[in-house]
Amino acid sequence: MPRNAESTAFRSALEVIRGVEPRVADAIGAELADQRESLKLIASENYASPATLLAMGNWFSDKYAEGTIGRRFYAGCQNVDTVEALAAEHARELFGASHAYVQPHSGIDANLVAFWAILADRVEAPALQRAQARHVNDLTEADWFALRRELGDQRMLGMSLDAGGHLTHGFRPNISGKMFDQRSYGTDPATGLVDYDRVAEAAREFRPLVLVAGYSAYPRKINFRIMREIADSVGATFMVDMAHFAGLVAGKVFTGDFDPVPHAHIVTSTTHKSLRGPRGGLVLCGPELADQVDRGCPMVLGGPLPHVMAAKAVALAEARRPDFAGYARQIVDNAQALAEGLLRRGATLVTGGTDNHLVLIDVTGYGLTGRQAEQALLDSGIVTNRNAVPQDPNGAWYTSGIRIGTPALTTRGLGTAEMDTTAELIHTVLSQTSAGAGPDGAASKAKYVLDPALADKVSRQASELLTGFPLYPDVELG
Ligand code: DSN
Repeated sequence: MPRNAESTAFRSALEVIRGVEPRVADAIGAELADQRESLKLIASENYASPATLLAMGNWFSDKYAEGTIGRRFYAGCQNVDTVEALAAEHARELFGASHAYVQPHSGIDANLVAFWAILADRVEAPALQRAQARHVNDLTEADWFALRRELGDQRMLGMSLDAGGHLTHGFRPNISGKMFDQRSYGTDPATGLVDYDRVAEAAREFRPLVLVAGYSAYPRKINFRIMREIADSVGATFMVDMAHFAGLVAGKVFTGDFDPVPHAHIVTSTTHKSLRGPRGGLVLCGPELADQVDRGCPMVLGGPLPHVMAAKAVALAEARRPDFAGYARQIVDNAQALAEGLLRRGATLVTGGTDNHLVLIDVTGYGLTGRQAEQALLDSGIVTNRNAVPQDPNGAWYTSGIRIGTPALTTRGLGTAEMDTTAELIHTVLSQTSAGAGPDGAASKAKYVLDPALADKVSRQASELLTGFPLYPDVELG
């Protein structure tokens, strides 16, 4: 491929867009510039390859393909079949799964597909069976009411939000919290780690239909073999949401007891976090759940996005290359170097470190809330997000934590030495920010005081750190 092929492709695309709505072309260019200049430490973000990005901008976007391969509700899906089959094949091979469903538009959608598949498999429910025999648009109010009555007392046991679990694991703001009667397992207050004996005890007491493992802010590995034993001991279906760490599974950093695929009945994921693909989701399972999973659209999903499935096929093919394992290992090495750099400078980390791609700083040690810390870091060119810590005194809005992750900076090529510099920048900002007061002089959980000159200085240092690691080096927009 000529070195300038990527520049030509993106420049031409922007030129065409500019001819219709120049402000959109400008915003796309500005987004690249912003991403190039900031130290992106959001644990759930990454930089997809140019091939992945380009696979999304084409005619597949125009095609409807409800149903799945061999069972479509629309004609003329032969090319969609090709990319869906390729994406599924790459997913199966990459993760060693017998079945892959690559249509979910997001992780939330992937989980919804999995929940419905489990309910359909496990629950004797005439209304559910009637519903599945029809298109979702044809269900009446009475059908939904009957469904709710049949399914409403099914139970789910998942990790609590403040311990790092995800909203879709049975919490009220998400539909999963309305579909299931949910109970949570937390982490040991002393260590911050999952206590498997406590999970087993909760499972024995609660007898869940579904035991969920997976997280978006837990900085450690989970032993899926033990979790499966717990699920089996109470007859639960064991589901793992590996959205955050799928790249570490793909890159064989998480193997044996820490690889969810051989242990779980069903595994869900996003494709855009550590896996470095397009925004989207997928579901992996064995033959016993495959048919129900494949009913995801139209049961709970809108029409599949064939252009995104094309991009999933490209990204999953990339993740099957030998160099992806080196990338995955470096993500963890970088997270550990970042954790060590922060600890050495006096930061408090939930669980005292990390085994995966993320670090959770308890910023109460700096006298700040998560919201104050997030904004102060943003002012200084460091993009992170606030997150609750276990038993968070500041709740889910203000929080007491800052979650930082290394997948994106690792894609740019930063290594452990740069992680130490990053730790220094983060610590400098947090230690020199103080909590502010509201207009009435009362302590505020949102306002903060940070010398703008210091914020500028750190922003410049962050930019300098990145100059040796250009983002999309072969893309020059001119
Ligand atoms: N929003 C994702 C994250 O940041 O972890 C999870 O849904």
